[in-house]
Amino acid sequence: MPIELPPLPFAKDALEPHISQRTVDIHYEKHHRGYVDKVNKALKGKDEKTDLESLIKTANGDLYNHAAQVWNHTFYWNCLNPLGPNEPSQVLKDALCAQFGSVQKFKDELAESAKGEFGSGWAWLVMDGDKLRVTSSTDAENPIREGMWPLLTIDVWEHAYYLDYQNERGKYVSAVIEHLLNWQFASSNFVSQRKAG
Ligand code: MN3
Repeated sequence: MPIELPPLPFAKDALEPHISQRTVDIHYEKHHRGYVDKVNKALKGKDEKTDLESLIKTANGDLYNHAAQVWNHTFYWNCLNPLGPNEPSQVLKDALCAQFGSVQKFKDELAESAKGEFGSGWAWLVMDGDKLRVTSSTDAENPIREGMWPLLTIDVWEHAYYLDYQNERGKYVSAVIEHLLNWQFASSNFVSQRKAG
């Protein structure tokens, strides 16, 4: 079974003015779709497991990179929601306050992580065992490979923001954190992961 490109969970102009329709269009249609095509090309004729989580845990080289990028982008789109509640659910809020001191301190740490990642990569809020943690990863790397489970991510590859913010990654990161984070998605990831873990 080939990997399929999941539909975007919002209209391409839904993130404006923070992320333009043009950025979403190119990011989804060229980058995300490109990773899907590359995974399927690499899998052709091979007797490999085709679910992305297995590939992220066990594949190496280009197949790992492309599979992780498919997963990361699908997850990233779900982490963005301009119309949702602008704060975490009470249960996630309590956990963030316990771990980071306050929701604002968590946001500051996520922003620092996103801005500080050298080159292309991702900033993450993850469950590491029963602890919340902010972490960043380089290129395609996905925390699932390290045994952690993502709750939120921000894509900090230049293609995610360059058309809208040029070199000002910090402005893009702040706009995402203040206006676009899908707290409903993060909260439901938190609840299901706590049940699983
Ligand atoms: Mn990207």
